[in-house]
Amino acid sequence: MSATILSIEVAVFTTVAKTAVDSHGHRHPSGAHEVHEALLTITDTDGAAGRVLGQPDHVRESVLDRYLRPALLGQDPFARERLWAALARRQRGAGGSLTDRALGLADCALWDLAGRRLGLPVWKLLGGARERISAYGSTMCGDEIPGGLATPDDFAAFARALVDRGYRAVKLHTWMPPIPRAPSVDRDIEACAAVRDAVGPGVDLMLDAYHWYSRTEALRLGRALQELDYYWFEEPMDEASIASYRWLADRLEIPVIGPETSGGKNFTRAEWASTGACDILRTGVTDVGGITPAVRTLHLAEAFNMDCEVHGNGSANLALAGSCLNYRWYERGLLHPHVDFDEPPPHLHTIVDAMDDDGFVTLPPQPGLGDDFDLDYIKAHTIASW
Ligand code: LLH
Ligand code: MG
Repeated sequence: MSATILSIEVAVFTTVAKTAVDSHGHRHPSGAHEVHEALLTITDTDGAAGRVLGQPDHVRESVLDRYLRPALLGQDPFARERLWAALARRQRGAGGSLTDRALGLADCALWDLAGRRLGLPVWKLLGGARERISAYGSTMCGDEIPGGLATPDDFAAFARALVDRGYRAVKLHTWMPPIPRAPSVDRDIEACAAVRDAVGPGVDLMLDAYHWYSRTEALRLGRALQELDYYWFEEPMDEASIASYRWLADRLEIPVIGPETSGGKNFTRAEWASTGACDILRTGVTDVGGITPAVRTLHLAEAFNMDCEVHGNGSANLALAGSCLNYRWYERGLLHPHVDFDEPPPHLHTIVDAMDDDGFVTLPPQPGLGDDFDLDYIKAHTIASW
């Protein structure tokens, strides 16, 4: 008889972070401080385990007891499509308590388990489309930190440093509330122009602007980016309004990319692709509920002759590069002059997405997703488990 899912467990542990989010959810540098993270482990009756890191809130004990365990225990861990659908359907009556994040973490753990059981990296199971992917340097949002990202010149100097480090593309996240005087279309344009000046014409540049500009503000900003030969324009308006993005994409030459944060998983992405609301589609394991629906989105875009760029870093987003060729740029970040992105946190031996001097990240050779967990550290720092 084939193995079935035996247990689903969460360990919440303390670790150290050197960045923190502000009152509006944007990440900035901070002094080293203690944070809590969660390791979700799914084990099968043959002893194979799949592991994934998440936020404790997304895999609360009640989420495991009410949804994940009833849907998954005793099931074939390789039946990912069926298990994902079973969980997604439970969301309808769950009143928001079973999130896409929770679905995504369960799905990623099942992919990790499959890879470990078969002795193959997940990216190869997804199709082995390539062995490495170009990375872009994705900056943190603008701030007020001396020597940080406080001025257009700071963005210019940092972009130059990123190109010198090997990046062939750079994406700016400009100033957003609660930073004083933000947002400002004029200041965004100033920063984008300073960055173009600093890196010259041969580097691809993108802007992820304030997410709540009006249509007319977004159009003015987009037109300026066109003049500066930017590569894509991301999330300048509330993504709930597909009509607004269609309005914008119709008026601009620069590719409009989206949606990143909209709910509705791959279904919403199909609406964006089929109605012309974007020129490049966007997906990501934390945004659409796992690797399984993210792959669907990537293939959907391919059938529309569209690129589909993946939001966010990490092993599961990196593994998606194995599923297709129309995902061109791995988002490496968020980066800041005061933060060493290459330094692993204490619960990892190494980072999964080391980048070479030519700006490429090599897909990991290890079975599963390739995360190099320090399980001894996690065990020694576990403060709660369920
Ligand atoms: O607003 C922010 O802080 C960024 O947009 C952030 O969410 C980042 O993850 C992003 O959008 N990257 O593309
Ligand atoms: Mg974004």
